[in-house]
Amino acid sequence: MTEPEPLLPDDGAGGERAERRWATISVAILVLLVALATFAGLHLAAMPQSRVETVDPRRLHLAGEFIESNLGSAVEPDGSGTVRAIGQQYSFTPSCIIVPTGTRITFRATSADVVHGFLISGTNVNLMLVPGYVSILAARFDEPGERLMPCQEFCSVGHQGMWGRVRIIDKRAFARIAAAQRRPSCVE
Ligand SMILES: [Cu+2]
Repeated sequence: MTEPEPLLPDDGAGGERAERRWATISVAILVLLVALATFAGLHLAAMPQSRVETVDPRRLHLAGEFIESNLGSAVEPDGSGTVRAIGQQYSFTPSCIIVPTGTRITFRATSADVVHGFLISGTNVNLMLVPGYVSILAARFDEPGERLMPCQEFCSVGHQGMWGRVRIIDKRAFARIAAAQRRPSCVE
């Protein structure tokens, strides 16, 4: 242990030294905080969300989950439903989605080209389809009926023509369709 410095030394030089030291420490703390804020900001901006699913947008049609024959509605072993869809300039595949009432539905969708929107009117289903990422959202529909599904992200000149439909039908009627078709949709 060294002798503590007197607060007010006789010649004044020790006081000046202490002041300079504390000035240096406070500037160092400021620099450290700015560095931490900068790192956190850049790091968060550069990293995707921790539980994100990615997919190669150039190979969607060739293999994997989003191959055309796997798009549409699927019935899972636990009785819930999964709807897989793709947005591309300027349509959705499938362009008409069919889902049962009163069932938990997980939407899994992505884009084959640019950013599109996936919105089911009158519901809280509203996703952004970003190429390279799988957008996932669970929903449940209690009222049967037909809903519009417009692309709500401007995606270039054909954007205003990019519409899909969602047909919500009775659970039992859906079960009959699902028994006959592997990936039901209402595309005619
Ligand atoms: Cu679009």
